[in-house]
Amino acid sequence: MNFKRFLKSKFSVRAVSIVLAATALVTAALPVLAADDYLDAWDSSSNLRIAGSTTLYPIVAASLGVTTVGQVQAVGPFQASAGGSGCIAQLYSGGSGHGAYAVTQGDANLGMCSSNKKSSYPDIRNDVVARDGVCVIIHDDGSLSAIDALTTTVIGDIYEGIYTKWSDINAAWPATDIFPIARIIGSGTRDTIVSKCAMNEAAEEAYLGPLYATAGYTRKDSNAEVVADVNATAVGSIGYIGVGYLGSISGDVRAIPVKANDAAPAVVPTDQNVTRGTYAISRYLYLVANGVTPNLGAYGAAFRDYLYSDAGQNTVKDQGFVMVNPRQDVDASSTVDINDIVSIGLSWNKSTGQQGYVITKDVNRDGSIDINDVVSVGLWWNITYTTPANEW
Ligand SMILES: [Ca+2]
Ligand SMILES: [Ca+2]
Repeated sequence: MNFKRFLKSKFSVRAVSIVLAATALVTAALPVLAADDYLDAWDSSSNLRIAGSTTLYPIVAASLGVTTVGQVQAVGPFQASAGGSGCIAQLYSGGSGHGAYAVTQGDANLGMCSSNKKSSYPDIRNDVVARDGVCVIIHDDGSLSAIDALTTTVIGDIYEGIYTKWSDINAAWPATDIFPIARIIGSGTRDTIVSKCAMNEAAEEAYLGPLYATAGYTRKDSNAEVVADVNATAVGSIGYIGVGYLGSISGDVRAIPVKANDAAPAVVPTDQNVTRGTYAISRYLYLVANGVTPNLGAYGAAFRDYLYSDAGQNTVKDQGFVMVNPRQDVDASSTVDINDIVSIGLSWNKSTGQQGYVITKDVNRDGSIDINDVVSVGLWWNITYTTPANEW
């Protein structure tokens, strides 16, 4: 099989991700990746090539107007913006490891990573373009209603096979089998479970390998597949997905509140809890670039800036993820408090186009500064957060 075509196939992207994450001997394990072999050569003066995380994929795809993996298009809101005029988009998924690898190889302008891949790829630089919370979902037909929360440690232990029935975790819970649905190795979402839930990767692989072989099952390539499979497989199955996919769960699937430890409160994944970090499996979503020999092309920096813009952050929210900085913090002080209300008051009742209208005070961006903006601030009252540093 032609290697270009091999790489474009779904199987190969999974295989590449597994290889990348499983071994440092990438070049030994893969055929040599000359730029022309990897994918069709591309012209960075007119094209913007991005590859990586399936979690970030919908944000970037919506911004670029791309509807199919690898599709070449030039019709998204980014292209309609001043910095994106004339840009042709090429977007590939394949997981966070794939994205980090692609930029270090010079095979993409930008990578999408849903975890910090710098320990494996020290040459990359991270810019945080969104926040996310990894949500733990279970298939519950009502018989598992007693399951009210899970600690991060227990979540990791489930994937290591330490608990195989729900009653193993809590004797008061039903003795229903737990079927753990996992993402492919190299997935940034899986990395987040490793780091935030102390999941031992080797133990997880040792447990899931035989289990999946027996069940005729495989690791999942994407958040969407996890949602579908938790719904489709047995009651008691469990999976993990980005908060942006919570809106797509239905039927007998529900998210479980998470506790940082036994003594901690059970916290639900909301925008507020993700932003202030009280939701224990919160994380950043990164747009990454090669820091050593940057190959941003004509559009890489402009696209990063676009994602930070009002329009770009609207897309982040529209796709179900969490903005980097909450608009409720009108004065950008890192705390939502009375000063933000005062700031709104100074432009009270001003509408778009009027003198005194300031868009940052129009918290809900509906064109007028009024009571609805104050109400929005109230929903985030007293929340303090940290703005991540950018690296390129
Ligand atoms: Ca403030
Ligand atoms: Ca408003």
